[in-house]
Amino acid sequence: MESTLYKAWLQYSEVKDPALRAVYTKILGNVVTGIRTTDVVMNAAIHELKEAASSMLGIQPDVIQDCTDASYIRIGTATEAIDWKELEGDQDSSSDVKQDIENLTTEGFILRHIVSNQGSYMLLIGGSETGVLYGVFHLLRLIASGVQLTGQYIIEQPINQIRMINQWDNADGSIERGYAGSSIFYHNGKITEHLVRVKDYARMLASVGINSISINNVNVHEIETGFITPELLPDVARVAGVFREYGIRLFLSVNFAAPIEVGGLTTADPLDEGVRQWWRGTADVVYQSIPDFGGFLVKADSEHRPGPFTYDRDHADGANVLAEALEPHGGIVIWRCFVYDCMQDWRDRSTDRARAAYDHFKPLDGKFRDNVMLQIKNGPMDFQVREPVSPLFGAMKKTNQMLEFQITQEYTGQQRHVCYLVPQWKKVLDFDTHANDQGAKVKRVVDGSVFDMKYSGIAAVSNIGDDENWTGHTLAQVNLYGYGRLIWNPELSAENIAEEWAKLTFGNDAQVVGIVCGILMKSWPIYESYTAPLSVGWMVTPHYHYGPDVDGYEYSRWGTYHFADRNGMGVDRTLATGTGYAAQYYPENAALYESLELCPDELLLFFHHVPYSHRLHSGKTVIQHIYDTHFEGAEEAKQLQKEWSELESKVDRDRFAQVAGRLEEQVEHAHHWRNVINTYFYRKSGVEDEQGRTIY
Ligand code: GCV
Repeated sequence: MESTLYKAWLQYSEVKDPALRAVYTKILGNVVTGIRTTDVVMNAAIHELKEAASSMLGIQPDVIQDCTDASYIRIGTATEAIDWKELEGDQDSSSDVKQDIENLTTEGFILRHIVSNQGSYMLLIGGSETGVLYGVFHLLRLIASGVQLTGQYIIEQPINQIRMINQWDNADGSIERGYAGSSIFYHNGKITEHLVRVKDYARMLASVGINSISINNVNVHEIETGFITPELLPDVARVAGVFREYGIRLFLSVNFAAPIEVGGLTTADPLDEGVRQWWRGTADVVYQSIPDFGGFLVKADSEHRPGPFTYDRDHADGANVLAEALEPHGGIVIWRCFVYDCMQDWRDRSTDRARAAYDHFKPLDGKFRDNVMLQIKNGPMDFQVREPVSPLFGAMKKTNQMLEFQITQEYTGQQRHVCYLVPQWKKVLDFDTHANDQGAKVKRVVDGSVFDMKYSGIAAVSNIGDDENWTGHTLAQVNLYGYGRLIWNPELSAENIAEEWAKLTFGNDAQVVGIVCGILMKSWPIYESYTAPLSVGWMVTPHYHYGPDVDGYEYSRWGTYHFADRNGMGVDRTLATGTGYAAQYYPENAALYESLELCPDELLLFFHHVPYSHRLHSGKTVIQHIYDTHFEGAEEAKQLQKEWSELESKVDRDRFAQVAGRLEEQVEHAHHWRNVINTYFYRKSGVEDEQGRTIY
């Protein structure tokens, strides 16, 4: 029996309400499928429906080709559905349904509940088998949340084309920036023999609409470099087979120096004819093993990874040689823009890491092949608790773009602190780049509707490992769930997503849902308040990135500085007197950030170096803001713990204890953060706290 920790949001708990149970039982009692299918995705959909019906309603649905009963669910693709007899009886809206069926995109679905004289039917029509699978998960979500189904007419289509997860898993079983145990994919240098857990992961991902995954770290080490060779491809193909059943295409991160490291060539120069041939041959071999292979994800010339710079070539040359090889097979290259000088001299104030991605890639706009996408981190630095949005979004009008988020909580509490990230991501998606006058929010840039892009989408670094509960902190499951739901439809609110997740995960008790959602919605601001203030970032223990160390990165080579001295702090990124980063934005945003008066408080120290006495829009001085937020944040963390404790009798023991343990640690560490940060700035500035609280 799987534990509640393991089942995450796919609990499929028993439906207890008799009236709802009766309706759901009628609908799921018979599953009508038309012609028997051999399609693996359709079979996964039917299997999910049966398992869930058994678990939630205690019934074993009959899967039949036709049905004369008065109620059932009929599932199929748009091509079959257009002739379904039930639609003829759908007096109210039959013409609309047919029109809607014709308009369905391959991953979309319609759920229509019809009540007629003959009976009542739920129709699930997918734009393809994958659409059916998504529809099944949607229906099960409604049932698990106790939603009335009678008369429902739901049409869903994903807004984003590529909805991707990046694993940073290594063949030795470790996970770079993983906080939930070891890899579920690899063990001892090999792809695991037992793919049961991978399959359950695929189910979880499909349940929130993920359609692509890269299964190895972007830092591609020795063993993983060989994943594209005939020796190791059969193992990769096994994994691809598991994901295929759930409508998910598999990608690999590749090593740009693979032609040398596994190909035996003396160069990886992208303009060398031998290198070109090698990548072509390699792509052919990969597609022989995995005909629906997605493509390559590449981290090049970044943090010591090899890349085209070695040969005096640019990123377009590098990406294009791979793209050319994948093109005949329909594959794509996802090329990361996380390129900066990681060997900076901290004494050199003219170099600004925040500028790097734009400076490297903007001049290359229009030079990439059609099947290259650039993957851009949400901010210009590195997944800090708060950063401005990367100015690259909207800057490249002739290049396919993909946004990169980080679900794994590298800088946001490492799944030891609760930090619900959907509100942070929504801020990014809703940011107006001002790339045109018609509204060019980031979400519209990456869904492909602002510029004409052949490929577009969103990727994120996964937060799972082999911990029983997948994510270390049970409440961190919401970030994986929320990521999928948000990129399916960026218009969903953070509150709604939290509520959906809370119901599916812990049941429909109003008090539980209320408290869990309350904790989640407060968690990002709370985490921000006791860590690095006003978007200055960093101040973490070097390498591990957990716990406070204000000067940890201050005199290092990483380009991540706060420049605090006895008078003030922050980074001057203005055009007038600083690094000029602010000018990388379109004029409306550039003017906002350039101006000390207009710059939003929350981003102040990212753009300006100010005295501690500088007054924020809030009316507080910077130093008092630091003291206050740190005192308040640590207290609020305690409050979260108290709120959770009220759920002791309502949440099962395992999950209650797991979350309680993490919150206890969070409270302790929040106090530590508070003391270290406040003490540092008190000693640096010599300014007393207006409220006379203890600072050491
Ligand atoms: C995979 C940051 C992380 C690295 C990560 C890198 C990247 O620097 O700390 O662990 O490497 O980002 O995104 O490539």
